[in-house]
Amino acid sequence: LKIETSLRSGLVNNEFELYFQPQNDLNTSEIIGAEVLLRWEHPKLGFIPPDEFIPIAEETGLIVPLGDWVLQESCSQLRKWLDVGLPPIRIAVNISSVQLVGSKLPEKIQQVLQANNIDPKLLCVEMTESVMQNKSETLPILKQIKELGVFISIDDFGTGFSSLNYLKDLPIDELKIDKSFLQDILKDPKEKAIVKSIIDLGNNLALHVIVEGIENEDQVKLLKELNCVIGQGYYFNKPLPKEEFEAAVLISN
Ligand code: G
Ligand code: G
Ligand code: G
Ligand code: NA
Ligand code: MN
Repeated sequence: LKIETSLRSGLVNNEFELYFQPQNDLNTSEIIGAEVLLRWEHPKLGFIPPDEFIPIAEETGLIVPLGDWVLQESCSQLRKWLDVGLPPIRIAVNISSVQLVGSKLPEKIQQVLQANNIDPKLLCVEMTESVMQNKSETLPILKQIKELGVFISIDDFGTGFSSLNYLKDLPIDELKIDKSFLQDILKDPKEKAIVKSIIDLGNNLALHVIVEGIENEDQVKLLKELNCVIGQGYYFNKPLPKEEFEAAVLISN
C-alpha cells in the first residue's frame, strides 16, 4: 500500500526518469536503437528498481498512467533528438500486458506519434509472451498497433509458457532472446544450441532477432557466428541517462 501511494505521488512529483540502453549492430558496434527503462528515485527511500515497483503498478492498475507517461516522454525525447540531428534510431518501450486490454493503447500510441511527428517505424513496443494468455482479447489490439506501422518485439523470448503457435498469428517483427540464455553460452552446448535454434527460427520467419544481456567480446563473436546481427548488453553500454545516451550515439555513428 505504501508503494502504491508513493507511486501516485511519484508521478505527480516527477520522480520518474527514463534511461536508455543502446542496441548495437554486432558487426560495427553502431547504435541502432535503444530500450527505454524506467527509473524511480524516491525522495526518502532512494532508488527503487523496476523489478520492485512494476509488479505493484500492474496489480494496482497504476501501470496505465505510468505507461502513458513512459510512452509520451519517450516520443517527446526522440523528437528532441531528431530535431538536433541525431540519426533516426528506433526506441523500444516496454508494455505490460495489463496496459494492453481496455486502456485504448492503440489510440494513445497513434496520438502520441502524431503529436510528436514521429515516424511509426521508429517506435517499438516490447511485450512478453504473457500477452498470449488471453489471446482473444489481446490479438485484435496487437493487430491495431501493428496497423499503425509500429514495430512489435517479443521480450524475454523463450522464458514464457507460450506455445510457438502464436508466431503464426501474431503480427510481430522481432524476437528478443532473454539474457538467461546467454549466461553460460560459451561453456554450455545446450544453451548454445537453444540460442542457435531461436536465431534460426527468427531468421527463417524473416523477423529481427536481438540478444540481450551481452557482457563480453567472446559472446559477441559467438553470436555473430550464429548469424545474429543485433545485441544489447553491458558489453556495449549499461542503461544510460539521456545526455549520456546522446553522447554515446554521436560517438558510435
Ligand atoms: O534495468 P532493469 O532493471 O531496467 O528492468 C527490470 C525490469 O523492469 C525489466 O523486466 C523491464 O522490462 C521492466 N521495466 C523497465 N522499465 C519498464 C517500463 O517502462 N514499463 C514496463 N512495463 N516495464 C519496465
Ligand atoms: O540498470 P542496471 O541493471 O544496470 O542497474 C544496476 C544497478 O545500478 C541497480 O540495481 C541500481 O542499484 C543502480 N542504478 C541503476 N539505475 C539507477 C538510477 O537511475 N539511480 C540510481 N541511484 N541507481 C541506479
Ligand atoms: O526484462 P527486460 O529484458 O525488459 O529487462 C532488461 C533488464 O536487463 C534491465 O534490468 C537491464 O538493466 C538488464 N540488463 C541489460 N543489459 C544487461 C547485461 O548485459 N547483463 C545483465 N545481467 N543484465 C542486463
Ligand atoms: Na524489455
Ligand atoms: Mn528481456
